[in-house]
Amino acid sequence: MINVDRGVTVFGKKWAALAVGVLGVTLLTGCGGAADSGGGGAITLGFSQVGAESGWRTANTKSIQESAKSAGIELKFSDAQQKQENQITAIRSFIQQKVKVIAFSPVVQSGWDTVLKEAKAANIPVILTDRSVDSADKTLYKTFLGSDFVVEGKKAGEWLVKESASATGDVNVVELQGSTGSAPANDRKKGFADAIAGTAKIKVVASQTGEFTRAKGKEVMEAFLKSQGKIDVLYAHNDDMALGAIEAIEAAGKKPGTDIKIVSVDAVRDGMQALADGKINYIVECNPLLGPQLMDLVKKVAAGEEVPARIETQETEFDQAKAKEALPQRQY
Ligand code: GYE
Repeated sequence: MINVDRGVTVFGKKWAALAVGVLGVTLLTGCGGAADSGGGGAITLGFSQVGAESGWRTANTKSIQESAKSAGIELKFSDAQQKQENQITAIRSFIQQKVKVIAFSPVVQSGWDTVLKEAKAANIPVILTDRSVDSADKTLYKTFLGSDFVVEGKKAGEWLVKESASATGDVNVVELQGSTGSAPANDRKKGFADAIAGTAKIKVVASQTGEFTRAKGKEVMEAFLKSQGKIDVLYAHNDDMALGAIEAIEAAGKKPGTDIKIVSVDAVRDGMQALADGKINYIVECNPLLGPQLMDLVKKVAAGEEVPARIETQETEFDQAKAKEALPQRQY
């Protein structure tokens, strides 16, 4: 792993060096530069990641790095530390370096048209992974690989509607939203709201961002516990925020999973453990292992092949019993 400027990390460098060594200078002169893989050398992929905010993200990064390696793709990896401006800088640097393909997981949904147009003008295909953008011009990217976050929010809401069937009074819900403006925060909020809309007794009494992190989830839950008279349920847009909130609930002398029911999204190992331990009640899965599918798509778009405009990830849901069963085989 070699770090170059702006936190860009180059993987598969050895592989590229080997390819150049074997193919000799003809490859370089014939194709107009080492970054151009048109002549059969390693495909160069510029990938801009959101950050390292959650267990999901760590598993996603690992999946992308490992599958690039085994696919023989030279990965230039850049961590945006949750900032859109860093992602735009990374994408521009990938364009300058003439990578073969650009992939990224957009921190927020809006504000991508300009940089996507720059990539298009440079003839570099773009793949969206994990999160989508709201650009009206769908020709600015080749495909979007990732989950349907509205469906995830809906599953969480449907669980709560069933769970509350016998409740006679109000069911007061507090919501920990993901990062403001991100597709999973927008869509998980919407899907949940749609699912509970017909059940008047379920009331979202407070909703605030916990930025998808444990620390912020804990902090906001502490504030909720102080400001709200009665909290029956916590809906967290990811496991990490639920795990932070569990600490706040316990510190307030309450039992998570019993006094306050918890439903979250992701199903990472620590979340599944808390579910198996009875501290979380239900988790909607969101699969972070997108690397192998992404590398297949990279190879296809690099070869100029057509790919489907939308590829959805297969996902399931876990209750406490299913979590106990699945935990020993959980990879992340
Ligand atoms: O749920 C959360 C992460 O975009 C699906 O981002 C991803 C979300 C995931 O920080 O844990």
